[in-house]
Amino acid sequence: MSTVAKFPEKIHVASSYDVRKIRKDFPILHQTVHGKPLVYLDNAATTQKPLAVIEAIENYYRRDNSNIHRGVHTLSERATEAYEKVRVAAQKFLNAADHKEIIFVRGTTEAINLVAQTYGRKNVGNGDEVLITAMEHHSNIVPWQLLCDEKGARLRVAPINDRGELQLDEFEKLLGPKTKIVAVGHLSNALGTINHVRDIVRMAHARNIPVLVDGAQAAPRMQVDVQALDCDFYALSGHKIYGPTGIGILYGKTKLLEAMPPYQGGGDMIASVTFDKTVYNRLPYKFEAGTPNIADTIGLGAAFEYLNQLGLEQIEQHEADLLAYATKSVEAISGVQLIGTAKEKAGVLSFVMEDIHPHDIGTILDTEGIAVRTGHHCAQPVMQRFGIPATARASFGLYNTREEVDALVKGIRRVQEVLG
Ligand code: C6P
Repeated sequence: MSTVAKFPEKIHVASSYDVRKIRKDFPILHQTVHGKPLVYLDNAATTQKPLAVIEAIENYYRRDNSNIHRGVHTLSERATEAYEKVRVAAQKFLNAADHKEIIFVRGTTEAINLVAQTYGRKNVGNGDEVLITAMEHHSNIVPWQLLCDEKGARLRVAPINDRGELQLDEFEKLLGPKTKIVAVGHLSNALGTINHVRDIVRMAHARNIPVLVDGAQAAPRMQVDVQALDCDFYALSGHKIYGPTGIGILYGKTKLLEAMPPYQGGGDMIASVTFDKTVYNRLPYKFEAGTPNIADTIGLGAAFEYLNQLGLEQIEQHEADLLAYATKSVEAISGVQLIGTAKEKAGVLSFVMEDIHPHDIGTILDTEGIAVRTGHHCAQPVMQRFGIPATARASFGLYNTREEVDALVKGIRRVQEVLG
């Protein structure tokens, strides 16, 4: 069937990475589904939470719950300190130059909408262009379409090849004087492709065009260094990095954030208000109107700490081993075709099966206790590019094992027995 990416035969996983021990940190993994042990392979949709995260949220509500940046009382001071500590942790996690470059938002989707509605509305005009790629998630398409519709601008799309890799030469050709911003995914949720962000940034910056990176799938899977990438904006979701839902991060370079208008108006984003004039607060508060999601920010802080303890490099190696093993095992099954065979991939194995709808694959796998996602993965243009309605997608996390990959392979064979 398909030609798959060639992975090294054996990937070195550090011996200190003890996945059995790590699994004990995740209570949800220890259950049966339809009488079978749960095999959770839907980590690209959302990851499970370690006890450290669950307990951080519980402890906050038991001990410290209070509004932040407002009260002089002890609880408010404690909550404010805990909240701001997470900003510093996020700065370190991304290697941002300054903690004021970290804006707390609801997630990747809100981060991208924020940039489109502030930077975009200010800088993109009639006849201008926004450049994205053909492998973007809807969250990195629709906010730009909204902006382009409003401004009379044009959305340009850089093509991908049959392996699901960005055609960098075509991408570069689309950069021009009308391009006002580039927005690219770091790692495709539908294909697993890792984009060469550093090269993309270099090409765009040579023409003074800023670059936003959708890091929703990369942040949990690889060490991200925004200064080394030199990107202008980086977006991520807490729930995909083993933290809570409803919290995420927008990183932005100070110079750009300073020049952008606020996103929403309300409390905390102001320095002073009269009916005649409002002076906005300094960074990062200018972009954090209203009472924020304090509890989940604190939960996200625990997730950063947890990931730092395990080490992103070790997680990356562990998942690379799982993906290589899964790729080899799944492509060996006749009647299965992998979608997304880029040379550089991580975390995601999308596939289709001859004469079987992906939805049916997911339903039968579920009866075996195996959780995968089926559908278009909020990347309908990717499905259109490959001429398919949907795929089944197994996506790996730091707690998955080779035995779980074996269970997936057995499950796929079971699908063929039932429906083949
Ligand atoms: N992808 C998936 O199953 P939010 O919903 O804001 O946390 O993340 C949006 C998003 C943006 N970019 C990429 C590359 C993503 O993968 C996602 C979320 C999930 O693939 C849910 S659709």
